[in-house]
Amino acid sequence: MVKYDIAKKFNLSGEIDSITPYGEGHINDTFLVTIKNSSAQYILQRLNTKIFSNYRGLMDNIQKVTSVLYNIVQSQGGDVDRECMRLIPTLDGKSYYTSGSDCWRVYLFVKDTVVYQVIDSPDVFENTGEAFGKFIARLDGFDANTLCEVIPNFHNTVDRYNKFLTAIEQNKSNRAQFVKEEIDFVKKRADKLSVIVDALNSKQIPLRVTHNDTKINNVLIDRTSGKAICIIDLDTIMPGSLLYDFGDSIRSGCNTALEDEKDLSLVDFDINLYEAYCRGFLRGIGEKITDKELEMLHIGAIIITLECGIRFLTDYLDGDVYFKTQYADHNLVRCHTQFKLVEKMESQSQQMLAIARKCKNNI
Ligand code: ADP
Ligand code: GN1
Ligand code: MG
Repeated sequence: MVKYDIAKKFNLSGEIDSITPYGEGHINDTFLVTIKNSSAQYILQRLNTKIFSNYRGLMDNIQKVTSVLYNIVQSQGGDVDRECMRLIPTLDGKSYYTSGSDCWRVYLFVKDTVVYQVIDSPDVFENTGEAFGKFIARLDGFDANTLCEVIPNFHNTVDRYNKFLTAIEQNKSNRAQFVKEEIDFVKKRADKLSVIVDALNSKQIPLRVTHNDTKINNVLIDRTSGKAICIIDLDTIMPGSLLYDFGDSIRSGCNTALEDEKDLSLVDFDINLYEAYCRGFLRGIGEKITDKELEMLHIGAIIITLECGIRFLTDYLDGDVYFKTQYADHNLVRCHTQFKLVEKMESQSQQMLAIARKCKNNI
């Protein structure tokens, strides 16, 4: 079925004018839909059902979470069309449409916003931190058990490490011999990989409802005010740790270059941006963060960056079957930027901890 026919299955406000590819996500196929003689616009997405095989559970999670967020934004007098994701139902009232093995959904397009691939303003990053902090605080009362685990072990870094070892052994792409240094980089850090998983299992930190994919291009920034108004890409909302959510924004936002920058001399960890995000995040989450979580924020940033590098390297070894790639070594290039950031953060971890404490005290 062509996209046009798929889009017509949804309750759009008029006749479709155009459907064009949109955004820079690594997972789903995203399109902007415009309507004839109208300013209405929508986001049409084909979910990656190879990755999200439990798309029914995923859409059920999104429906639950978006309706809770809608009520909160409304009760706080916010603009529900811009500050929360609004699913558009199909003509027969469902939240998605399936055609063969494909699953499609439509959201209202949030207008007059930008997404950043690289952060160039501490203010914007502070606003982003505040939005993600608020997001977790708003979902604090939400029972994590009512959500399904969309991708089991998504941020279980121990499991990620085991999958990485399997990928080396299987060497499906016949590339393992060319990435010995990268493999050693990970193996040297193997004993640190379980720190968050252990803290969750021993209940030193709470299991919460978290976003799990908080990279900077998953938040819409108001074009005029620079405020982070809407958190998007809700596919991986499920029980998790706040440390990963905090960490993934740091991984993506404190990088002075793109995630796939080939010139590693341009890749650095910007500690001033770290401070800006910390300030915003801690203001947004308020009293909901525990002392132990606060003391582990920097660890969250290091571990998720390492995890992300491991995932890119694993996919490189597996033959590029998970992340969208544009050229042969794309996943390896991404892995290199992540490992460089890991080193940079490791060498500044004590400053990172001191910044988190200072920001908390200054709220
Ligand atoms: P992926 O899972 O592939 O990353 P996303 O849901 O993040 O897909 O969407 C990809 C991009 O599309 C986003 O980075 C953003 O630029 C844009 N986008 C997605 N949803 C909306 C929306 N409701 N309004 C405006 N832009 C959106
Ligand atoms: C993917 O969907 P997107 O592009 O926002 C991935 C994240 C990675 C990220 C790395 C479901 O995020 O986990 O951290 O790429 N999403 C999924 O850029 O695997
Ligand atoms: Mg995304």
